[in-house]
Amino acid sequence: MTSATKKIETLRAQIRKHDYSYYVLDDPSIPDAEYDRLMRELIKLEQQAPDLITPDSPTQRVSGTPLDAFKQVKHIVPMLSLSNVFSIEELEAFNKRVMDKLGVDKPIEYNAEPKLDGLAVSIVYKNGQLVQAATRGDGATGEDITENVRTIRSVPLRLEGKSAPSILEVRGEVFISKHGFAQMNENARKHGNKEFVNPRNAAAGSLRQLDAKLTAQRPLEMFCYGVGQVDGGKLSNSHNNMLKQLRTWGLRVCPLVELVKGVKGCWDYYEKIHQLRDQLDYEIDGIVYKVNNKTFQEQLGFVSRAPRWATAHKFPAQEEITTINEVEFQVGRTGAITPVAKLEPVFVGGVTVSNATLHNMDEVARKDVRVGDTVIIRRAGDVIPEVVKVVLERRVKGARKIKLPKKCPQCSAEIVRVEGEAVARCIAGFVCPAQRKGALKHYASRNAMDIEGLGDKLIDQLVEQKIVENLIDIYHLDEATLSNLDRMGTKSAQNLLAAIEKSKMTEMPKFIYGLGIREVGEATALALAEYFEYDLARLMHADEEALQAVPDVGPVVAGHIHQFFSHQGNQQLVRTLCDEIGISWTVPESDGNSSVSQLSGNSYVLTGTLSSMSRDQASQLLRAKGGKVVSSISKNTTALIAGEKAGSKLAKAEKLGVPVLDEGEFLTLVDME
Ligand code: 9MJ
Repeated sequence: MTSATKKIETLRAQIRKHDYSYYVLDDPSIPDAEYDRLMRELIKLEQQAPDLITPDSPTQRVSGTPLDAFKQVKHIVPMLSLSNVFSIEELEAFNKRVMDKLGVDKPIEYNAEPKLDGLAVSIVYKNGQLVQAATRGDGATGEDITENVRTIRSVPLRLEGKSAPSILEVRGEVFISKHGFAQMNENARKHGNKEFVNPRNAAAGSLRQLDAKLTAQRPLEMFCYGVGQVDGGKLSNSHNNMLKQLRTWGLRVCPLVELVKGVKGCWDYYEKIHQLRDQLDYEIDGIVYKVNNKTFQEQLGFVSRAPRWATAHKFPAQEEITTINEVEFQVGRTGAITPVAKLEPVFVGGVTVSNATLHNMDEVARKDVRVGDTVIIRRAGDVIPEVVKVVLERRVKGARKIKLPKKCPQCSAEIVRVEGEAVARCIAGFVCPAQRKGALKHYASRNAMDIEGLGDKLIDQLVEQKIVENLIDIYHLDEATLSNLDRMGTKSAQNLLAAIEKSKMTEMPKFIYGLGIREVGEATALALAEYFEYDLARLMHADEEALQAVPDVGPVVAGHIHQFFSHQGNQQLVRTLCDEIGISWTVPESDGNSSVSQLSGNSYVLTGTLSSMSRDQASQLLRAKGGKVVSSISKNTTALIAGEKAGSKLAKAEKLGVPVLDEGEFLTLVDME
């Protein structure tokens, strides 16, 4: 081997290892800058010796020439679809069929896997080299998308080690993560391009590019979940162990796959993953259960193109189709006017939905939504249902355009839309009953002043009967007035009065949050309290420049806070609440040594692995001392705390001149050493 060949091979091995850490294990092993340097060096060496370029070189992910059309690919082993179950009864029936056909009476072992909502793809490796990738198509014939799949960095161009079968066809799902999708759409907006409706469509569009250079710019990922054709080698007889084998060859498998026993095990897994669903960074639409034993799988066989040994347990649909009967305008606590579609009721995401938000008039225009339209609505997790898209093919003749009213539907005051802002607002402020109700509900809510029993319905009554007009009035309520209200007896009136009294002793961040200053959420309220050392007067007198020094407060938020406290009425309100009503809080102890405020105003980023504690524990320690823990580095970061195997964040800190603390220095900082 010449020295150039040797150098090239070493570089390729290094890059493959880093790709594997970064894209498959999601655990970067070196800073991006170092990776780029290795890649540049490899490109240079290969340019000097083009004969040495091999198709599996990490430089060869993107091909040069666009295709005219995709070639057809016959699947040697058909790509099956899955039967579905939608309830525990159907799951029990599936399990019973499996047990009856196998003639066993012990609980069946299933491999449970999240059902990814992407596109099924087959990838063939010959002697460890990626030679072909295809879509599922109709299951018998798909399209050759080799060039596009080669650009997916979590798909190895060649398999690790020597133990893989000489022909190995892996199958899995290609998808785009939720954050990758958000970035793609942000980019599209910036460039005036059309946005994608959901990550699945974005992934499908990306895989269908004839020019792989375009695919390479899309954040596609892949999880493998099975195999097709296998020759010249042996795979485990357990599906779960086979997935582990795929991992050893450098293929990415969903980390949530798990062995479970019987219907009970399947159901517990379903509930667990359903709960996790919104926290995952990729879309899933159910669970797949697969009989784990492959001998059993063979005995069970297939029915009409779906295996008898597997089934998909679908989550309730998150998207449904319905029609818009009317559009109303709601007024929020900041006066924001939100168009809300009144729908023909539809069952979606597990509940019946009859209202969906249209967000604002820019969104109405962008989606071209009209009254009478057939639309797709989406209800994901606890998020408010929204109109995703109009089904234009079903637009009826009289579909009516939506117009922003000139007057507030609640108080008839003027509605204005500030240049450059998407949101229109009622200008009446606290005079508008809708804003008054909203502000009171926010103030009384759990994460703000936490006044138990002062719920939305009661506030509506109190405002409508003009008993409560502002925050101060809450504290002047008496038993006689309260017990006269709907659904209020003496006992509940007394309970409410006790709850109001109890809530006067609070925490300063909760009080600041409760004031409902625009764009001041809980995190900002906490940062403000800490920065101004729990001294409300200092916060009230801070100018915009001083406010911008608070971690995470930018010019816009600083402007809102300053404007709020400059307003005489607000100053009076806060003074009355604190001095006359008696709202108070304790100042977290400050003995100058282990005090909460010791690190106040400082923000930290954690990266890598600490040997003495988890990153969560480290965050808690920093927060306990008044520090803020944020996820990304900026020039305002006080320090990066870098454990073992710190990756790209270390490089970024060095680039921005942000101090880096090692574990020992961190322990000193939090007084642990
Ligand atoms: C998905 N979509 O995540 C299968 N799938 O198995 C998983 N799909 C499948 N398995 C056989 N995890 C046919 C399809």
